[in-house]
Amino acid sequence: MAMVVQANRRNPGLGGHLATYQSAANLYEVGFNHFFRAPGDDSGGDLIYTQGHSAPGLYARAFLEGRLSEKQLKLFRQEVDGNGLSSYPHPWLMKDFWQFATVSMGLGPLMAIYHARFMKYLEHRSMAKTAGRKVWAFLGDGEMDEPESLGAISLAVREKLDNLIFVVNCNLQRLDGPVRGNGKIVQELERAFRGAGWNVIKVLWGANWDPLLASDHKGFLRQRMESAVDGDYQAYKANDGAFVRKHFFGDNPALAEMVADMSDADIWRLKRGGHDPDKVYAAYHAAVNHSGQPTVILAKTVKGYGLGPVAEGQNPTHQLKSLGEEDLRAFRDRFNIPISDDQIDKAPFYKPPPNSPEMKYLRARRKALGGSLPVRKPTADPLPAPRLNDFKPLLTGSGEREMSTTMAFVRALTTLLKQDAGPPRGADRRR
Ligand SMILES: Cc1ncc(C[n+]2csc(CCOP(=O)(O)OP(=O)(O)O)c2C)c(N)n1
Ligand SMILES: [Mg+2]
Repeated sequence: MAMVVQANRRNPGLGGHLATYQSAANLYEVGFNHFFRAPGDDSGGDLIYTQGHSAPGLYARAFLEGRLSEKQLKLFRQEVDGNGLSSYPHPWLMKDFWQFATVSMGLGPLMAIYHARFMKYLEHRSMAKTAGRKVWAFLGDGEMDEPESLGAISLAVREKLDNLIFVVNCNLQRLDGPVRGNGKIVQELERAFRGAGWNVIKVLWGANWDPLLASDHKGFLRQRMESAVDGDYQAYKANDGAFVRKHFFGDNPALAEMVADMSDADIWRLKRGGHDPDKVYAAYHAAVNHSGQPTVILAKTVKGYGLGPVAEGQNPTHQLKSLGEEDLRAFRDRFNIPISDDQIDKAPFYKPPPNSPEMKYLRARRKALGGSLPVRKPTADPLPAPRLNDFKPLLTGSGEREMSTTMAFVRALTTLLKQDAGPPRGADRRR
């Protein structure tokens, strides 16, 4: 948050996003602390496709790990001369850091499917050991409307890609409003994925809903959860506990009775599943241990979670680039960040001391999982440039008839692959 706010105070045109990572932080952190394995000597590790515009949060984590400096954070979106941090993931701009380019929505889900499929291909032909490695793709619920996002999901089932896990951050919002105001995006995505043959896991409600659900003997609460559409859920999070009591629980006297002993603050604290680390952990654990099918996790969250009334669940939250002093204070108090009143307006970076429990934990978890992520370790040797002469038949033509573009392209590719793939499996690789 501080990185984006500082950048936009210096130059209001710089842009960046606050609300997306706020909704996804917990989804990433559970992965980083418990599941994502870094590349090591015996395995290439897991492959993580991140939502492009959640990059600020991933930079923040790398800063805590000491991989990025304060100077680099100050050059967010100012990577001229190679010293800053790129707006979005791209290995061209940060070649030791990002593995994949993702920000054009739809690229991530499509590439993740083909990536997982190619890993199986290599394993099945004994060309590389990829068994046990996972491809994780973190996606937005608005992103799922891109044709590319759903375009290849049946292939993932046909090829039994149990090395593939989609995590869809269902914050119910996209650029400037709801993904489905009068419908339910989670239910809709569940139908599409289940219909295609995926393993579907929904993470909708945090643990503090559990006692309410356990006492819901007549199913009124479940019915109410179903009947409220995404626009309603947006309105609840854009208001407060009293509003939720009146408009959600107040719909049915039995439900109003169910929460009669709870304060408005307790009602407000009833969390969505994507903000509950235990529930997210349980979903990831089930996903990595599932075999024979790809898994999609539909996690319900709040866009702008923790940013306070200016941003939490508000329609313009995606475009929010800066916060005023009051909002910064509220953010600090909400997350217990030890920054004094006279410093807070500068939106300073904060790094807990190296020996604090949180920093020890962060380091210990990444050590157990093989090192830092994201990381890109190029291992392939550069390919020699082909000789022009190798393309001679193409350049001169047969003299008998004109060649189609397709034919010329295929021949050019064949010429390239012939010299680079080499024996013994050259033919197979070329194919
Ligand atoms: C193909 C494409 N079109 C438009 C954009 C601009 N854009 C960036 S984020 C965004 C909305 C994202 O909504 P969602 O996928 O729900 O992500 P959220 O921020 O809510 O997690 C859009 C339209 C883009 N990045 N790629
Ligand atoms: Mg969204």
